[in-house]
Amino acid sequence: MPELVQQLPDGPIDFIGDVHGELEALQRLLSHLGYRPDGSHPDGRHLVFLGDLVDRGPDSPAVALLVRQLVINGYASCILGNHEMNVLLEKKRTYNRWLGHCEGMPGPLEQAPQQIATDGDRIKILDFFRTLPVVLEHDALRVVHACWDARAVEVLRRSGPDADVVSCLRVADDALRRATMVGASDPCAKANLNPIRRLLCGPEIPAFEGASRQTIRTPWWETDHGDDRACVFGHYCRVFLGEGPAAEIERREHPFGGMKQRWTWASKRTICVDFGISRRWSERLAGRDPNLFQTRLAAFRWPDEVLVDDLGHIIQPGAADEGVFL
Ligand SMILES: [Mn+2]
Repeated sequence: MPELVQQLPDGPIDFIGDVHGELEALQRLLSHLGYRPDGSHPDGRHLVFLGDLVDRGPDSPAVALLVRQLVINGYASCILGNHEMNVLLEKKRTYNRWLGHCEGMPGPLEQAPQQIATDGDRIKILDFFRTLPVVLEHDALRVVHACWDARAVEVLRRSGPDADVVSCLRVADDALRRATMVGASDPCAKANLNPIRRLLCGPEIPAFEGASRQTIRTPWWETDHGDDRACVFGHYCRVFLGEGPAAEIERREHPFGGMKQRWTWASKRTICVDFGISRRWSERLAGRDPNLFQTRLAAFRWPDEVLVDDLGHIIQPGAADEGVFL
């Protein structure tokens, strides 16, 4: 069992956002970044994966096993995402049928092929997920899957050197359940008040009428004050595919939905590096030419402060207010 808050290594780092089973994009990105197959880098750079390695894409087992090997080799770190947490909680969904079940909601995702894990690989992958910390940090940087929340990080810091993230999450859920028996019931209480859910999924508010879900995500980074360290996170898919009323609702309920362009900082010192590869399966199903995919996998290079995507583009992220609301 791991310590849930761990130190980042000193030196140059490449942060890679949500991969979601897109093995080929990951392999291309690693090669554009200059990594050798064993994960070493001629300039001594270190890889940090921001979680959500698996689900939806074509080869979740291979992505999880590759990252596991890079971590074992000592060239990479990886934090927990909400999708790894769901696997550890044994939630069976359409998007994680790679685990070898047939459950989940019917829909187009059923048509997207997923490589199924062998029994041996599934055990290896789950054992690997159990070793992952939730937060990494050093004097200049903070790293979390979805949301940096100082109070939640403090709670995790006190969980000791040998914490089991699944029981930590369940203990907090139970405490909240007891608390809401005497208080008003709040549909956002679990997401906002359970420290692990808050860090892995981000804060929520009740949705507006006509939204596609009961609660919607809020842009916590707009009120991220009191910590001068830069913060790198993933989770908030910054690509909006499709048109029409459903797509419009999706943009309205998404914290990045009003941004004209995606290659920006989220706020002055926070940056979200989820450039939508979680949706590449739908581009593939739609028969789109791979050269015209709008979704990307990208890395944020530190201390260089540039982005590199899976096509090898090098992008200087714009200031948050360059995003301009539509
Ligand atoms: Mn996520």
